[in-house]
Amino acid sequence: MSKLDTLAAAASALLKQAELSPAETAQRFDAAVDVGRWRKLVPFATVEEPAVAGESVRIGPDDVARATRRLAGDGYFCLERAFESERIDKMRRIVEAVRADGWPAVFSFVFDDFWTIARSPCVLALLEESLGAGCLQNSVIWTHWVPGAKGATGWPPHVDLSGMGNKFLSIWISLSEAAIDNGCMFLIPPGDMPREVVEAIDAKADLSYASYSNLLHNVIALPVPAGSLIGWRGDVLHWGGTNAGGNVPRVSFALEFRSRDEAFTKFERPMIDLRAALPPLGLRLYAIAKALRHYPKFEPIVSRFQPLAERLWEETAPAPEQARRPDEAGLA
Ligand SMILES: O=C(O)CCC(=O)C(=O)O
Repeated sequence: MSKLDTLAAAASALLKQAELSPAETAQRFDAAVDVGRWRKLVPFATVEEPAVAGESVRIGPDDVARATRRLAGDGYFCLERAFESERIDKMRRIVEAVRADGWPAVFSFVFDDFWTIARSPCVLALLEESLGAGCLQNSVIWTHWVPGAKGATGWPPHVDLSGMGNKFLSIWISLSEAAIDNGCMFLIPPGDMPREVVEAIDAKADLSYASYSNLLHNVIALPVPAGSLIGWRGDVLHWGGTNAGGNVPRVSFALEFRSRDEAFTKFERPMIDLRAALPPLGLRLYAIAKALRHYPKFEPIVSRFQPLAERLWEETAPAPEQARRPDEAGLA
């Protein structure tokens, strides 16, 4: 075993030891499904009361047109200060309250704000411009918290869903400043990635000097203030940077959207109609559990919550007909 393998094995044994006990899992499960408890935990936010969440965007039709052009040309867009600071501060405070109560940050998706924000008319217009009328949200979500400490990292380089062309869009919204020194987003536009590089990334194979030198030269850094909106297509290589000494935690969250006429992967389902009622708490918890089961590969620390993720996953799994397309399920 190499030194690195030994360290990895030790880290994974420690994480296993830190896993929630059966009693902690039962207690967290009861708390997670208790809507009243969430409302009490964050009294300034709502759960399953969407009418209270306001519009709060600062972008207009010109921004939508600019972002759509950029997306068509380069596979990504970045709109700084797209949302009112009051709304963004509130959402960051939700994340802080959730973490202070010992939950992974992704439990912020219990709250309405995290589901209503993409339904603002301007954001919806942007989604429809880039994915077509009647586009849908999938149930893949995450809330990112990169500690304000040198060496802390965002997610490593990856693509979200390749081969989907303009039928897929991820959006990422900053709830704090995301600067070069506290781990902003970085990406490489697909046009600047030679075919052999795309194939090597898919196969997790090594790259030649010429390829990685070219890649490094084409990296785009996207430092943004709080309340900014970044979007990228499924085949854009992207990652969250490494904190270079900033003391402000980098907080953000991500959502994914699809053209209505596409076949969706099992992982993406159930799909969510952006014009229908907000997902109920059960579906929010299912999406959270799905993310917690899947993303220890990017954030090993959340593997501590695997027993809770498994229990939520089993007990909130949607009925098979809900896991199909909204129009197939008669929800459209
Ligand atoms: O915020 C980050 O560190 C990474 C975000 C990302 O890669 C994603 O949400 O797919």
